[in-house]
Amino acid sequence: MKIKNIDAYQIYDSRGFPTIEVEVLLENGVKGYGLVPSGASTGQFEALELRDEDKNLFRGKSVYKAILNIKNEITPLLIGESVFEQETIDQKMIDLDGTQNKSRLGANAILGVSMAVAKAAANENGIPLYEYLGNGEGNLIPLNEIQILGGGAHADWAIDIQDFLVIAIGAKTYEETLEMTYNIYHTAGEIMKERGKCVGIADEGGWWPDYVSNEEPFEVLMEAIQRAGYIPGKDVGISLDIAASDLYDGEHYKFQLTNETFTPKEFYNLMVLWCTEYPIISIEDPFADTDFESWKQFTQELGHRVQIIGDDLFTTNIKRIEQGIEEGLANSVLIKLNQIGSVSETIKAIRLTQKEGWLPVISARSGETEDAFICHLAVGTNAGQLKVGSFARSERMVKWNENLRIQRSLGDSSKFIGGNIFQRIFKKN
Ligand code: 2PG
Ligand code: MG
Repeated sequence: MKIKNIDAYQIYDSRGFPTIEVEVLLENGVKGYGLVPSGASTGQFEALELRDEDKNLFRGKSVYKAILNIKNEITPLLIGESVFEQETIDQKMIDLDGTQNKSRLGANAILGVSMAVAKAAANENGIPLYEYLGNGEGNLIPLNEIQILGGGAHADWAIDIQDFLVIAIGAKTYEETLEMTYNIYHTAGEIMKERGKCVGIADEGGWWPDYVSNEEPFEVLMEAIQRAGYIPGKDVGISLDIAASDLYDGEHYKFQLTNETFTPKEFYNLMVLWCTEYPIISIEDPFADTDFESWKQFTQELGHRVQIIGDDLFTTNIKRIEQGIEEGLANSVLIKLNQIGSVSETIKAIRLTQKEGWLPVISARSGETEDAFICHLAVGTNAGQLKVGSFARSERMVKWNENLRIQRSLGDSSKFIGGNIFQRIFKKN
């Protein structure tokens, strides 16, 4: 079935910032929509999100240029294309853009169209998106990585570490991961309020803390896990996103909260110490995206028992992932559609990660929409893990809920392996 028309317009994300929605219309009237997310702690190697940068228009954040690029350049290129040729369509847009980082047309423009094409194709076939994206091979309901406290760029630097999360590694079912997280999230909030340490809710729905050190969150997290009735390290693992590129000035790592400065070696030792003192099952971006030495050594030292995820390090970019695999920089890759800017490239990045025996973690952005595309991507590719922020706010909950719906639609063929996913990386080292 051919594409008849493409339309694009400005909508608003979970921070209220402008973003793009794309509608792809097929010749028989079937439609598909693409809603584009947006990051705050973006990596320097990400594809470019095109904003108008006009201070008098949405404080510089409107996306009208990207929308015009869809209308004036992408739409004429794609009218008449078969909606099922996802790779060809994505490649045509990449070629039309002509830059390395999609900066001419905007990765937000290209991704919006790419997602809308995939959805229109699934709709045209009358099948769920996960089935279309995974060629019918996806049935693994992902293990959730859920934020309890927010910090860094998502909470105006209330603490320097961006995400304190939990992973319900002991859960036997997907439903149980949600129940456990719910209990821990609310217990943590209760503890923080008792101590007068809760400011409110951060960008991704986790608690926005008022702390004097970056260690205090560990105390509340450990207490919350236990008070909620679970054993840290057995039922529930701690997961961190350090987002360390934001802390690095090219020579030193810095904590604003405590006014501390670390050499790369000192920061390395701190990361190892935390992974020794606390039941940390997963850590993301413990070092800056240029500090390869630290990444490599850390993976050698802890890769047999900690999931080490590259986010800003890889930016869902196949070349960077290949380099990371060659040099042994991590053992997992955070996967974000808008870091690379098209559905086909994202799926290629997932497949490469899996082929090499690493784990892909499908992730939302801090600026999200009411769309649940990433759940279908996670199940379709059997990725096994999903990170969406916290257990509050509908742009987050829509994802946790969508997994329940997908599980229901898969029926008996759905699978959940929970924390056993980590055996795939731990047994090898
Ligand atoms: C991250 C994401 C999501 P942002 O760093 O992993 O938590 O944040 O979308 O702001 O890059
Ligand atoms: Mg990150």
